[in-house]
Amino acid sequence: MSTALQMPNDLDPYWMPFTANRHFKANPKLFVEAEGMYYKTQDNRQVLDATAGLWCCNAGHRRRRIVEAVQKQVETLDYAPSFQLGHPLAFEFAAKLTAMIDGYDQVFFTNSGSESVDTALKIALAYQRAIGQGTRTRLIGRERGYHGVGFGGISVGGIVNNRKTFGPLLSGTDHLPHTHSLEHNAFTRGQPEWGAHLADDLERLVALHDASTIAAVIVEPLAGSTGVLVPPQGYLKRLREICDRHGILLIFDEVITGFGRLGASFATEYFGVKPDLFTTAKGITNGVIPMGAVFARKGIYDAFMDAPDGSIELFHGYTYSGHPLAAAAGLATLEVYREDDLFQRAAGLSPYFEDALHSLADHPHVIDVRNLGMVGGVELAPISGKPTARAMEAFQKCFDRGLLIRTTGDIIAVSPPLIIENREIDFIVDTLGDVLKTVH
Ligand code: PXG
Repeated sequence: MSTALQMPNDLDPYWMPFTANRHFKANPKLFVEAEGMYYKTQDNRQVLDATAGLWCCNAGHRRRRIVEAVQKQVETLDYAPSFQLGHPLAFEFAAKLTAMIDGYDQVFFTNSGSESVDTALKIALAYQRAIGQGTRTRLIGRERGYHGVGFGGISVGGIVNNRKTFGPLLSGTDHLPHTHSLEHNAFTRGQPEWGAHLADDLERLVALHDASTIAAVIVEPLAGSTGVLVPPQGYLKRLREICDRHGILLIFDEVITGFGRLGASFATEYFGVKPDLFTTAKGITNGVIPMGAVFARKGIYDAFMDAPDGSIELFHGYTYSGHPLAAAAGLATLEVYREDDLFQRAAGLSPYFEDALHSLADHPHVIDVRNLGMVGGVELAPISGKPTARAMEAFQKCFDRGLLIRTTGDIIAVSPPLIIENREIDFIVDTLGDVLKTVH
């Protein structure tokens, strides 16, 4: 491969997503290649990917089997219409996905996590109506929840900057409190003991709005984007019980937790709590081709199937639902996960990962370390009057030393590909540890 790597002449036309555009364009960071655990930058430096891209490349980069499957597919069938027509791989992939977990008989294909969330919310509303519960239109999310950037997702999401600029959002939403508490749970390894009672707030919302107005509750089983918020022991089970008591559907947003991140296929398997619907994206194709899928529990689909014969049962879908290249990438991705036994591998790695991360506990500025599976969070005390500045400095310094981390607020998130080796975990923690000694 050529190492004569070029900068584009003009960075201005690309309005970059969730990016400080002016800062970036004054100080660009471009990746031009990737392999396994590493990116290569435009100035020919290796950077260890401690974030699996954006939480999506769970099997590491440029896996031959996936690359070849996509190449073969694009040479065979580049696109097929998704409405009233199909192609074999989408059906094959749906069957392989539903076989991964008991009790979920259908998947609905989307192209991203945001679309998966909007799809799940819409299925929940339509399902309630289909079973004669059409007054149930309210959607409950959670503070500090991230459910992508569609209007549904930001409405049930709980991040002020994602909401405040975009008008009144969806009407008829409400929010549970988040579960993060440094006071009670700082430096917990795995799931904290304190906080299951926070699920009881759903009873308060039921008392306020009446259950007959509530269609669904959506939560991330482990909240990634807002800083690795690990669910307290018993919390998700309690949410499930309250939902059951009141005929409310429970949706897990597994866009980050799906496909091995916690050391199990899905968080629902890891926690032993079964939502009615769960969303996925990212790791479904190892990030190679955009795709998402919403899994529906047995019976949800059936509730739609007594519509008159020949009529469309659900007025929803995307031009690219089940796209041939995505389905091919997804099938190959599942083979890689299975052949490398990556979910089991993640479970096996996580104690080492946990110990390594917690060795940062006594480093400067660290006010919490938390972890579950192959996700870690290191929370820093913010610089007074300059929130996010300390974590951004750590991000830049890690990058300069060949390590890619994610930051959100003053929290550092680490979520490496599941192929990582112990010595690479050491590199992450050693580099981060050194950097923490030098940041302001
Ligand atoms: N739900 C969850 C739980 C997510 O984490 C989405 C939905 C939206 O997915 P799309 O594919 O529409 O972006 C996400 C996305 C970060 C980070 O660093 C997290 C995401 C995306 C980008 C960055 O925390 N999560």
